[in-house]
Formats: sequence, C-alpha cells, structure tokens
Amino acid sequence: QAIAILDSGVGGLTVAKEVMRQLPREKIIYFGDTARAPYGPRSSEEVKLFTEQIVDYLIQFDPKMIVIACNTATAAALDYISAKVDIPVIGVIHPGARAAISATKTGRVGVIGTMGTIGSGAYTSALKQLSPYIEVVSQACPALVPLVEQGMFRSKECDQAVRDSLNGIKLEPIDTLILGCTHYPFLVEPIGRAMGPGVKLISSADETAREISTILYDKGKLASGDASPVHQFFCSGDAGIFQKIAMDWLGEQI
Ligand code: DGN
Repeated sequence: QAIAILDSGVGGLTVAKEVMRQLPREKIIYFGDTARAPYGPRSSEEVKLFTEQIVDYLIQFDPKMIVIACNTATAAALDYISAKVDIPVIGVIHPGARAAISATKTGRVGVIGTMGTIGSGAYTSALKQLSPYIEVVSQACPALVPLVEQGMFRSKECDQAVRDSLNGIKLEPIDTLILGCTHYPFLVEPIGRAMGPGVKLISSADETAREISTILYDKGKLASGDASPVHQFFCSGDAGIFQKIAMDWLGEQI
C-alpha cells in the first residue's frame, strides 16, 4: 500500500522528497492539481471541493494514508477529509507549527503563505494552541506559487518577486519564519537571502515526514519491502512541465 500525497501542483513534491529520504521503502502516489493551481486566491469552499475530488481519485489506489501536502488545502479541508475517509489523513500546518515552536528562541515567529492560508488564520491558531506565549506575524505572498509552477524558481524575476513579497515581514523582529506553503522550499535560497542569516527558515516537509513515520509505525504499517519502490505521479495539467520540475527537484527519473 502506498502513501497518497496531494497538492495544488508541484509544491507537495517538497514533502514527497522528504518522505523518500526519511522513508525510502515507502511507495508514493502523488497528485498535483496543476490545471487548477494556484489554490491560494480561491474560496475555501472551492479548495475543499477540489481536495475532496482528488481524495476520491486517490482512494481508488487503496492508499494506507493521505497527506494533504498543501497548506491552503489543509486549512480548508483537513477536518472534512479526515472525517470522510477511514484511513489516517494528515496536513502540513500542525507539523510546521510544531517545528517552528521547537526552533524559536525569542518566541517571535513569522509565517508566509498563500492568501487562503494566511486569511484562514490556521497557523496562528496552530501555534497558539501549542504555546500561548508565541507572537505570530504573517504575510501572504501570492506572487510566488505561479513562478514555481512555471518552473521559474531559479530566475532573476523570482529573486525580485521574493524580495518584494518579503519587504514587510523582513522588518519584523522574528527569529523563525515558517514557509507556510509547500511551494516555498523551492525558493529557500532567495528567501534566506532576503531574510538574512538571523532568521531560521522552517519547511513543514521534514516534520510531516516524521509524523508519517510515527503514524505508520503506530499502526504497524511501515513498509518492509525493498528500498526502491516505484512511485506514481499524476497531474491534471501539462504533464511535460510537471515532469520537468519533478525530475529537477527530486533528482531522479519519474
Ligand atoms: N502548495 C500550496 C500550499 O502549500 O498552500 C500552494 C497553494 C496554491 O496553489 N497557491
């Protein structure tokens, strides 16, 4: 049985890569809704519906768990999907919040994400639920996902867009910044340059992979076969662009 991972596009590949690294025996079935990305500016009802459609598709493969590797979809649909299916479902917001809490020394944490994620307040709630003392500042960066989806994450335009997007949050006295969109690890270098060395960047991918490991271990469902499973990738848009970005990011043939 595989782990099903979904996102609005290529962003969830940042989580898939970490799962491949931490859990190399696990088979992954990935779905990127590239035809309908970005999800960030869409209403939460629409994102919930799209997430449900993708889950209905992935469930045919009889996965052992579902990972909503998209912050926007986690904010809009995690509770709904968890109640709907009878296998474990996890999102990326709680793992990201947990990693930030463990990283911050000053208790001042920044969050960047899509308009949907930031507008939902999901990170602020998740962080405050874990620690009431945390101060949170957040900023939506709607310009960034489309650049990653076009494979432009190493371009000069992208560097400039990152600098412009972070202008506000850069002035805040934070020591930790949550990359609250699974597309943003593609931009970790320009984001790091823009924020400077005093700010630790948190991607939820590591922590999400650890949570997957814990859940599968607890359920006695960790894979025991060879460490070379054949993963499957699906997308709803242009397969060529998706494949190019995926091979670049994952460093292997897909
Ligand atoms: N990767 C999605 C997320 O983490 O929110 C991006 C959403 C989008 O499509 N803009």
